[in-house]
Amino acid sequence: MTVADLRTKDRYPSRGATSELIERTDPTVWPGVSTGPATSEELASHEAKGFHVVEGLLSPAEVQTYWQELERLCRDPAVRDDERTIVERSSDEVRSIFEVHKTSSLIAELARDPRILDRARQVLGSDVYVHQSRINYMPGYRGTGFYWHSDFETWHTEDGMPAPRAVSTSIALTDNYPFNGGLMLMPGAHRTYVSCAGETPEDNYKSSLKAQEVGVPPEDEITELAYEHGIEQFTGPAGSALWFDCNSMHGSGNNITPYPRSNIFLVFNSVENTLVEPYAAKSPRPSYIASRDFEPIRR
Ligand code: 6CS
Ligand code: FE
Repeated sequence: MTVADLRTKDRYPSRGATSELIERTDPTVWPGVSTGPATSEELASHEAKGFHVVEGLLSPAEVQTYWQELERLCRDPAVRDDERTIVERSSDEVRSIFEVHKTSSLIAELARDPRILDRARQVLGSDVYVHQSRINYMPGYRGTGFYWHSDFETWHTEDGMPAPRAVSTSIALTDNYPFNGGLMLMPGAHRTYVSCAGETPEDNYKSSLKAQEVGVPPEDEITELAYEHGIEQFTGPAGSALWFDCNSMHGSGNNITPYPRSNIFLVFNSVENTLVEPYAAKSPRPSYIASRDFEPIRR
C-alpha cells in the first residue's frame, strides 16, 4: 500500500449497518522524535495502556492563573453567546468552550509550552498541530458525564482524520476525586477499534457535544472490553495532566458532589495525519471543533 492509499482507504470503517471490533494496525507511540520531557517508562505505559498521567504538570500558581482564565471566559457574555460555547441540556450552564487556543492567549501559550508540545511530539513522532481545544467545565451537583466512546471514532467518521495518530491531554484545574465525575478509561482497549452501527445524522455535532448518541459502542462490546481490560480512573490534584490516545475507550459519570471538575483539553494531531473528507458524514464539522489549520505549532 502506498502512503496515499493509507490516507484515503478507510481502514477504520464505522457508522454502517452493524458494529464490530477491529484490531488497530497503527502504533500508539510513533517513532521519530527521541527527545522530550516524557520518560521511557511514561511512553511505555502510554503504548501499553493508551494513556499516562503526569502529576504536577502545572504548578499551583499556574493552576490559579488558568482557573481565573476559565472563570473569565465562562462569565463573559460574548463568550456565552458564541456558537463555540456548548451549554448543558437541562441547566443552561456552560459545559465546554471550544477553540480556546485561538481565543485565549494564555491557552495558546500553554499549547506551545515545551512541557506539553514536546510531549505530544514524542508520542506522535512528528511535528504536531492542534486538532481541537476546549475548556470543560463540569459543575458540582449538576455536571453530566459522557457515555463510553472513542474520540477517534468521531474524529475519523465526522472530521476525516485518517489514522489514530492524535493524542489528547486533559489538564485538571480542580482536584479529581473518584467521586466528582472523573474520567474512566479502559487500559489496553485503545488497540481495538469499535466500529459502531448507525448513520451520522446531519449536524450531529449540535447535539453530540452535549450527549453523544451515535458512535457509541453497544453494551455487549463495552462489556467485552471492560472484562478484558478493566477500568481505571484519572484522579489527582489540580495541575495533573492525563495524556490519552485518541482511540482510548473512555467515559464519565455525572457529578452530584459540590466539587466542580474542570479541565483544559488539548488535542494534538500529527502533521502527517491531516484531515481529509469525513469517512462517514455528509459534511465536515466546523473548524472550531476540528481544525483545518494544519500549520505545525512552534515554540
Ligand atoms: O466530538 C468530539 O470531538 C468529542 N466529543 C464527544 C462527545 N465525543 C467524541 C469526542 O470526544
Ligand atoms: Fe472523549
